[in-house]
Formats: sequence, structure tokens, C-alpha cells
Amino acid sequence: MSFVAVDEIRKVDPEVAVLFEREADRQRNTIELIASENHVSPAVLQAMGSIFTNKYAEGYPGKRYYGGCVNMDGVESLAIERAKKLFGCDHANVQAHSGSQANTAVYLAVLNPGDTILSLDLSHGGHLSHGMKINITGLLYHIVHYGVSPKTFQFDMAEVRRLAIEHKPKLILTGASAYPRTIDFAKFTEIAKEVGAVHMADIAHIAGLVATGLHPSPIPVAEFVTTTTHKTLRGPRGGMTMCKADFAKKLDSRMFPGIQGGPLMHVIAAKAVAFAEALKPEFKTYQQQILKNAQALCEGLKSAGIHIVSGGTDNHLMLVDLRPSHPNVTGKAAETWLEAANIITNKNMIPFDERKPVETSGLRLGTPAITTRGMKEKEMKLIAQWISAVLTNNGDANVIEKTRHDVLGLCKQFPLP
Ligand code: DSN
Repeated sequence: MSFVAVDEIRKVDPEVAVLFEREADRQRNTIELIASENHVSPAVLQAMGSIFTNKYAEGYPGKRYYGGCVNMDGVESLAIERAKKLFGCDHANVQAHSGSQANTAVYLAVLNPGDTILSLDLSHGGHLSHGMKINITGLLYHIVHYGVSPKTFQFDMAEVRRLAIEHKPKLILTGASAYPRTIDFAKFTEIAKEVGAVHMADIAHIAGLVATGLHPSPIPVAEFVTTTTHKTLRGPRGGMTMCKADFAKKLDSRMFPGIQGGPLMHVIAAKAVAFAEALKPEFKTYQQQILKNAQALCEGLKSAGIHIVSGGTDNHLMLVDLRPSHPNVTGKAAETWLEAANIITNKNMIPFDERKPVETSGLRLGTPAITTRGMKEKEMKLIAQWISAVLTNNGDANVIEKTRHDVLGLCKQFPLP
């Protein structure tokens, strides 16, 4: 199967077909450094664009509200069993349409409106579904945030403990969207136990690393573990919630009928396929290369004089603090210039940022997608040099054009299927 097959779409809808073709070209010809994105395999892509989208299957395997679910039961059971094997969890619910849904089902399973959640501040690398004021979490629950230390830019576990003792949360939430360091899940559980809280770990970003033993797993220590399936895990866009056996029934009922109706069976089929891929030994090699590439990219940027928040990375992503090397360049400008050079990044708040979220002083960079394309340390050095050149020359049009030319050359050497 080709990377993008649009022959049928073109017959009925040329306007949409052309957008597919342009997007295929864009993905082929750009270096994708958004830490939460990846390129799925042709097998995952085929499962997603399949006849499983035709079927309603409200309920769970063996307990459906519609007839004709025999193959839906088969595929969902496979996804569940593979998820359990991959992560070593007691129970997995693979129906969440997204990471936010995966998280919301947990909140509804253990919290009442007004209860307190202790979670990472969005501006320090957290996520909107972890308590942003205008998210359902911020609207329904009392949110207290921990952040990173202003000295180390890493979690200060003594401060987390102090906040937990002071605010007595019912739920302590770990996990992040922009935290480049190892998370000590066991220590968070120790604090949760001390104050009588439930520990929920959202491993959306690091799921592939956790599944392959390259980041400590929260599964043995946290009551709930949620994830998306499309980041380092390299599956379809979607979510999953895992929990200890005691919570399984409650969790399932909060997912359906609590917050969702019919599950997206084509996406669940693609999750099953992605989990089968992730159980293969080569998936661990892939995750190891993600880490090596992140180290190489980080070192390349540092040797070009670019400051990295917390001084480095332990995982697949890094946060560039533009202020020391490029005080007049915002994350927004950097993202725009780099995109013109076919390098795709996202502007990102850095901890204690003075700039607004629409401008920012930071850029978040990650290596899952370029590692999928087969790039290695040598290419990371080049990419670091190109990023540095674009920033240092303040988005000069000639430098951007030369970089775009070089990027196109590199993309041709590492084609997408
Ligand atoms: N929006 C995702 C990210 O980019 O990290 C998190 O859900």
C-alpha cells in the first residue's frame, strides 16, 4: 500500500483528494520534529482506513448492544490482550477516542466534582487535560499544581510532597507533554500513599519508552496509567486507559457509557496492529535509536550555543530556551522560520516564561518521527546546525532557502513509503 492512496477519493471529491496529495508531499519533504507526532506503518494506516469504521459496537467484547459484533469482539480482545502484554497491566480499556478521554474516564471513576487534583502546571510542561482552568478538569475539580525547580528545572520532590501534605489531593497526576527528564513514578506513589491519594500516570509521550523498558514504568506503582497511542508508541491517533484489577469495572463503565458511545472500531483495529508491532524486538531497537537521536540533537544544539532547559534530555524530547542565545527571537518566530525551511517544530512555553503562550520563549523538539524515517546521529548533527543557522541569521531568506534545499536532499535519502 502506498503512503497515500487517493484514487477513490479523487473520483468523488477532487478538492479533498488534492489536500491528501499535498499533505503527503508535505510529510515526505519536511523534517518532523514535533515530539508528539510520528509516521505510522502502512499496516496501521490500512487498519485505520478500513471497513471496521462501518460498525457500531457499543459495549465491550461479549457484551454488546448491537448484533453482528463477532469480529469487533475479536479485534478488541486482541488489542486488550496485546496491551496487557506490552505494558504488564492488570486491565486495559482500549476505547478512548483520545488521551483526554482516557484521562477523563479516570477522573470520573475516582473523583467527585470539587475534589482536589495535584498535577503539573501546563506552563511547566503539563497538559490541558491535567487541570487547565477552561478544560473540563479545571471546571469540575479543584486544581493544585506542582512545577519544576527554578534551579534545576526538574521536579523538586520535596516540594511535591509539601504541596500534597498541604492540599490533601484525592488524585496525584504525573506525566507531561514537555518534560525532558525521567519521572520517578515510585516516589510519586510514595507521596500519594502518604496522603491517601490515588496515583494516575499519563504516559502519552513516553509510552514507547515505557513499553520497551527504556523509562521506568508506572504500571507496578500507579492505580491508573493512561496514554495516547500515536506518539512514541507509533500507533493510530487515540487513547488507552490501564488500571489495577480492582478499578477495572468502574473504569469501563465510566468510559462507556460514562463519556463515550460507540467505540471507533477501525482505530481499535489499528491499535491492535500497532501493539503487535510494538511487541516485536525491532520496536525496542527503534526506541533506543529515538533516545540516541535525542542525545545527538541536544548535543548538536548545545555545541552551537543554544540553551536546553534543564541542560539536556533523558527521553525523546528537549526544550530549547531561546532567551540566552537569541533574546529577540520568540518561539513563534523560530517556528515560522524553521517551517519555511521545511523543519517542523512547535513553539512552547518554557518554565517561568515571561512571554505569552502565543509567542513563547521556547521550542519543543522531539525525535520519534525522524527516527522512524531511519535517521541517525549523523543526521541529528546536520539538523542541529541547520536550526542554529536559521535562528542565528534571524530568519534571513537566503539562509532559509539554502536550508530548505539541504532538508529536501536529506528527506530524499530517507523516504516515507
Ligand atoms: N498535544 C499533545 C502534544 O503535542 O504534546 C499532547 O496531547
